[in-house]
Amino acid sequence: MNIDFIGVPLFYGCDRKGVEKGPDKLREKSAIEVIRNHMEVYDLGNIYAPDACDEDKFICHSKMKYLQEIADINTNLAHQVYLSLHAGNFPLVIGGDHALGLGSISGVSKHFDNIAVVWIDAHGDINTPETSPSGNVHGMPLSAAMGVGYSTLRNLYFEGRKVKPENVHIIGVRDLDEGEVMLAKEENINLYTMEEIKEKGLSAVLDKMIRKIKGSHVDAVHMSFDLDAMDGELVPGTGLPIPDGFTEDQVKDIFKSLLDTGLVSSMDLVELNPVLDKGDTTADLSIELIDYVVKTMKEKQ
Ligand code: DIR
Ligand code: MN
Ligand code: MN
Ligand code: MN
Repeated sequence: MNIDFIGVPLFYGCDRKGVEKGPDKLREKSAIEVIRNHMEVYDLGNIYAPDACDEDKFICHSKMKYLQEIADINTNLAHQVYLSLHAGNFPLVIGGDHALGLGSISGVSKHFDNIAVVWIDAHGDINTPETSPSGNVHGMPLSAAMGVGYSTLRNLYFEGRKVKPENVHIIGVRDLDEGEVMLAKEENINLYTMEEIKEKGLSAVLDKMIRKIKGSHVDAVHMSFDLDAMDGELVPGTGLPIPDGFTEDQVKDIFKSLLDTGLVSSMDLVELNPVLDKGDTTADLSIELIDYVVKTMKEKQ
């Protein structure tokens, strides 16, 4: 198996510039060479992101910014991810903001029959236009993937839901909006909050999650990692750093437990904003985590 490195220079989902520079920043920091130390890698370049006019951001929908641009970029991403999997490769999708998670999941879902999604994030990203406090689509991709929310997003790439809510696992959450709390309950999503992790310990919580995933008879697991899952102090180069998050070792433990199942088909690493970063702290950490994931995958082969 080879790694396909796919950049998504997207900031429309968070409406805060800088995050679109994430993929090229990691290339400058030798991400491709770091991966190649362990496995063959193809840099498939960046998905095309058209320019959009600031004043026109609500032109398609009054409660979702840049809806058409995000849908177009995500549709192309979905197809690229699908082609990568079809070729027997591992798509490693680099953001860009987390709105791209919908494109990744859609591509993975087209290739496999029944998938699980593990969303590693301080946030739930299960808002809808009605519950969103911001209108930012990076707070909505996971609900859309489950078939909840606005039709353009729900029916991205192909019609209908991409993942069953019971196969959605959100870990590291500590900043949910009111509507998200309600939806998580209604849809029976698996939430592993930071509160629970503090109380029971990460390894107990991981055991529970892995047991559930293995018992759910999915044929693939998509891992979507938002850097803001980590403790805010460790990731200055992300749009919305939140305190009391994961340490670097904890994130590696999460990756390792998931990779050990042999089910992980694909991964996102999102919300790296090099403009906000302090002396490349967050970019260097991202490189370290990519190195760890690929090294661990290679050991498993
Ligand atoms: C918030 C922030 N829940 C929203 N979401 C973020 O705008 O929907 N997700 N930052 O990563
Ligand atoms: Mn997110
Ligand atoms: Mn499918
Ligand atoms: Mn987040």
